[in-house]
Amino acid sequence: MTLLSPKASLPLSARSCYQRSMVDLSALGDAILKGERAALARAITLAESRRADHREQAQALLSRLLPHTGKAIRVGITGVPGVGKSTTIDALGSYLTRQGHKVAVLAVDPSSTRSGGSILGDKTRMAQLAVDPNAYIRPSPSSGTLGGVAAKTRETMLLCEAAGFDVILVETVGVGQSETAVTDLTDFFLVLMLPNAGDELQGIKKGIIELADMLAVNKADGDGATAARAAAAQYKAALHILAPTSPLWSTPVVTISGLTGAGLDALWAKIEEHRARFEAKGLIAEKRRRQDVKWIWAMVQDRLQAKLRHDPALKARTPKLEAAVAAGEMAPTAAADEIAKALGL
Ligand SMILES: Nc1nc2c(ncn2[C@@H]2O[C@H](COP(=O)(O)OP(=O)(O)OP(=O)(O)O)[C@@H](O)[C@H]2O)c(=O)[nH]1
Ligand SMILES: [Mg+2]
Repeated sequence: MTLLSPKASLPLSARSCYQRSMVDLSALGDAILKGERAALARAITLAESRRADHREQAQALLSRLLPHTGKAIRVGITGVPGVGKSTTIDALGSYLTRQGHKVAVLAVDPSSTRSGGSILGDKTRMAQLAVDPNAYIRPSPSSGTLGGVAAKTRETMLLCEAAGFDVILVETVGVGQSETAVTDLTDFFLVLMLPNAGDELQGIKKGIIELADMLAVNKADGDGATAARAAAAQYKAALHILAPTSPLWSTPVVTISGLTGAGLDALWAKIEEHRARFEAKGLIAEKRRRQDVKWIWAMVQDRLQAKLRHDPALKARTPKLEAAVAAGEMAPTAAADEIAKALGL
């Protein structure tokens, strides 16, 4: 049975089930548009589900809500563990809700199973936002590939936009490839740095700078203030020798304190300035369209991986193929052929 294209020939029970589901989806959609948090949470759970029927319903809901999405500023925030991402998001998010914004905080963390959902623990580090009626904190989907997690986070982001959230902050831990996944989701990419610059400059050389739209040296408070300023000067010098990523924008370096909130107003002003400049040239919309194209492939890859992991026949067969190849009894190409065939390729 498909929930999307009803057939008059469906048995009565299936037809009423179809109708019931449509009523639910349309009521759910309306409730989301009204900003009802329970409805939003339910829709996100549907989108994150691995069940095919849930995914179908989530897709139907998303298609319906799509015209109501896209109005938020989408900001990715990264940095090494402990740099202060959650603390800064708590302070920045609260600053923004005080300005009348509605702020959704999402996470892309493919390793969140390791710590049992790091951002959940983070809710304690986002104590202000966690109780703020104009903020919504959602942990990273707890399973799937990085591409899959990012694809689901994108759906969550769209649902939040439909529910009226006009600022989306996506936290990702600055290790591995999750930064790239987050730049494929967001309009602006903020990299938080620690004041002790030595190692961090290495991070800059390793390529994070090509992704960053702004660097913020955090923990610029108390005894750390002087070190943070010195680090910021070093980053500025390092950035100076690199070509800007866009003729419209040279990556600013600011100092902030997530703990005291110092510098967050100036930081947000820069983000708004970036948006105004890029929007005026139609570049935000263009970037989002490119991201949409990538999104297709993230979803396709995730489904292929899911099939590999969950298809009973494949699940039973792949370890045997691996063992045969490892023992030198089978050619890798033959094993790959068999798996591809089972996947219908
Ligand atoms: N002095 C000072 N401490 C800070 C600041 N921001 C964060 N911290 C402290 O640094 C520690 C780590 O902060 P978090 O916000 O959890 O860091 P995170 O980057 O989210 O860490 P992960 O989620 O584990 O990657 C905590 O003990 C914070 O209190 C700041 O601006 N100043
Ligand atoms: Mg954190």
